[in-house]
Amino acid sequence: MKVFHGLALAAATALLTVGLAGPPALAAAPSNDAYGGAVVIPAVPFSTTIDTTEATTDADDVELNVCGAPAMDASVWYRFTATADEAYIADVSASDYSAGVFVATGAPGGFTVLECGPGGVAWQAMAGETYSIIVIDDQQDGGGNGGSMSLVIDVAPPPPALEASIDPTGRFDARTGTATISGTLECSEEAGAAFVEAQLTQRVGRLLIRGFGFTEVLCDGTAQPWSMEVIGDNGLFKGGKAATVTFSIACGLASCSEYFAERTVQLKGKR
Ligand SMILES: [Ca+2]
Repeated sequence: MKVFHGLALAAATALLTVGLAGPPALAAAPSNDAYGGAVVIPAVPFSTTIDTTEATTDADDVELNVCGAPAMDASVWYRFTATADEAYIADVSASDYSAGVFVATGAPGGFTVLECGPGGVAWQAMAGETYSIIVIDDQQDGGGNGGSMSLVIDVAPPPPALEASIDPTGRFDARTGTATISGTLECSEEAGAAFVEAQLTQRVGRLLIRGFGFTEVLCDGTAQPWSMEVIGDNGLFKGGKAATVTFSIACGLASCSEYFAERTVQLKGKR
């Protein structure tokens, strides 16, 4: 089931519109108030700002709301046919009210909601497929009906590139048999949280001791240190050579990058 939660859209403030003229004297409902009047988006990037204070809600909005949006007020409709298999973003975060976005395929009575959320969404499109993009007032700001709605539709930015390293020396605790390994992770841009997952294996006598570790790393465009404890699943780690396999991942708006690194780490006692 879809959940109505937001993305951290990087361009959130880029198109902030402030100081628009005061309330319009008598605004009519926008022509794209309902499904049948959807504005066709000819190409991306596409951006528009319209007054949605007279936009209404109807049964189609009710059908769309499989996401638990608090309200589906002042909905306006757009239609976009993708020309390539590509990820797109629909960003309404520069609107002057609490706007949310739904992306769906199909028609009234048979909608399939792909994505939904406050502020904006990213979705993976297929060439030739037509998508309805619906902007709503979710009332998370507490009242009113619509306002100045700003919508940007564009190709989603690529996921951040990753670089990771593993320090050549780790530590082990002779009492608990726990190993601690560390390194750095660098993302090419801000991407929120990335994580490092490592498998550590070490031959101890006739046994191959194996353990898994996990840690989150801030993806902020700079090299960040990471460190994790690894507990052997089938025995205690000892001093000496250990082989690690490290795998890290970082996500952009619509997709994730992966990076694979492997090296041998020398485990040294810490007490
Ligand atoms: Ca409407």
